Amino acid sequence: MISFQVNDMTCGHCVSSITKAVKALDSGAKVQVDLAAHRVEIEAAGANAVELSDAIKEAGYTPVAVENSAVAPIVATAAPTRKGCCCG
Ligand SMILES: [Cu+2]
Repeated sequence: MISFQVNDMTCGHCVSSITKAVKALDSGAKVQVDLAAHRVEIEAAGANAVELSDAIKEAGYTPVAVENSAVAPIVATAAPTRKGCCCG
């Protein structure tokens, strides 16, 4: 289970945009959204946390990986040993 906090997800339209973006990336994924908490939980079938995060970003939102998921999360803002973006 991969969890994201998406604070700019504010209505049902956002929910469906994000759900669609995730399913477009990973058609077997299960997506659960708690709109009140701005929380998106994804049971991915193939995609990893970074890919899911990118898909949500491409849909126009700002996902923040949530640490307490069962699967060790890859936190995009603080990835330890991977090649990060060029501005580190
Ligand atoms: Cu909306």
